[in-house]
Amino acid sequence: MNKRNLVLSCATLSLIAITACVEQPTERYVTSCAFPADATTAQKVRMAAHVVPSKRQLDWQKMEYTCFICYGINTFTDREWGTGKEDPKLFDPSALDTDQWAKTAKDAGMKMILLTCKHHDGFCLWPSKETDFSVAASPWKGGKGDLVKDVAESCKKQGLKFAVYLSPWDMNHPDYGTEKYNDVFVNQLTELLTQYGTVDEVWFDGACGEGPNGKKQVYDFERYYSVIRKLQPNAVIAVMGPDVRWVGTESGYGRDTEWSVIPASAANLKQIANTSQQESGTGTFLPEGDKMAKDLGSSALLEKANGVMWYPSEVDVSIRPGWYYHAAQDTLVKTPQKLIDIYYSSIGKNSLLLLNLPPDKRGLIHENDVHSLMEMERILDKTFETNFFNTPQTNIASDVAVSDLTDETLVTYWSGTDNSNELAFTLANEATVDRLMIQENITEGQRIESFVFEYWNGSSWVEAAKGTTVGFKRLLRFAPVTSNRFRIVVLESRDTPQISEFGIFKASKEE
Ligand code: FUL
Repeated sequence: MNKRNLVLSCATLSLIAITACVEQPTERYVTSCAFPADATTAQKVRMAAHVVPSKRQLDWQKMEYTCFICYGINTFTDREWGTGKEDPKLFDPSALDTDQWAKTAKDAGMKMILLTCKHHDGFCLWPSKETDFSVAASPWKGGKGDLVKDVAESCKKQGLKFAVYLSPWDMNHPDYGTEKYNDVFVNQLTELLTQYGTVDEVWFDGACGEGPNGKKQVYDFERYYSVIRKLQPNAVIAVMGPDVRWVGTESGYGRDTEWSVIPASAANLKQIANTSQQESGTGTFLPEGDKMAKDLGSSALLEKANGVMWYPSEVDVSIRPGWYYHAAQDTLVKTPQKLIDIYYSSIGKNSLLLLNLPPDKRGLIHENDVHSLMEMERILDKTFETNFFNTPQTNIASDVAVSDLTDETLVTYWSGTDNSNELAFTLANEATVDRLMIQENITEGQRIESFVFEYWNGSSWVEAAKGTTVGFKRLLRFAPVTSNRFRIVVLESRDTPQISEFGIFKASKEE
């Protein structure tokens, strides 16, 4: 391995206040750093290559695929955004079964459920002491129900992680728009983080509007964060938070070039709020591509930056046109093929996929949604069943074993050298392939800027596919090629490239 002696010695730093990094003679990694005032672009790029995820960010990233459940008073009023003036008696599911939700998520391959414990209307799915506008005032279970508890328990049974969405915007609470509401919000957060076991993610929506008194709230985010860090230190804080970044669109399609290390200024909260999902007063979707700057972390942007942080992307999208269930959309559930396209365009582009499955008025995930989801999983299982690289006979022209690159761990990897950034191998038999999977060892930073995948046609190397960033995972689709010799060439890298996992596959015809 090409060891260089750069060290970025910074303490783990808060979101906005970041201190300077100093180069020192051993290798260490940090989750964020400020650039020295006189740093050259080349130095900044090298420093960015040594910024790594925190443990909680890495655990989160490894889940890849998670489930969003948007459920609440809107389900019963057939709306996307409520008003805060609804009659809580409307919340009356006839056959609610959170085990069906968790089993569906588990069977689909998802690793966590994120529940809308309170949406913008303010209706709470648990009997919060801070309001009467909750399940306690509904006929469901005679007002004795606690949906947050039910979901947390169903997750536990299925071995899924559990996460809470708590809308800072509250259209119902009389204190909203005053400093007192920050206490209310902290108390609600405390209820959620102390009564239901481990919480792995807290999701704060960017939507923010007026409350019942016509005032907008000034949120005390720093206070909310410290409550979360204290009560659930392993939970990531997403979207309006420092650990996980909203990709910038609700279409399901991430960027071709997705850096998890981005200039710290782009993570500034005010900026997140300005570029968040807030202006659609009716709750309709933002147009595809909106807020999707093509480039968040390129060298050209680093040149102007004062510092960088690890801030990975999450792609949130609904299986239906809306976030909430509407019977009129039963025929508009995304097809398995559309979901597969989203899979390649989110998980396959260095992002985590948060797919929304909104339960219906019965309190069940609708049959059409379950069907699409299970088909998606079945077809993808077929595609990724045979990794043609993974045979004992595969001969790699580098100092690495096939098992190192197929053991599903990041810390065993192929590493480039000063002389070569090429991973070439020969298979015992010819294979026809049209899918490529690469994972970078992000525990030592995201480094690869561009690469090409080639096959040997008997007389020369021919390009099959090429890509830019890799990060935690990159999947490429390309026209089928047949050969027994292939190679990956890393064309540009911020430091020695390290590939942890590798695969080549032939797609199922059903994709
Ligand atoms: C958006 C909200 O307006 C939607 O209602 C939903 O909660 C979605 C996840 O985020 O900003």
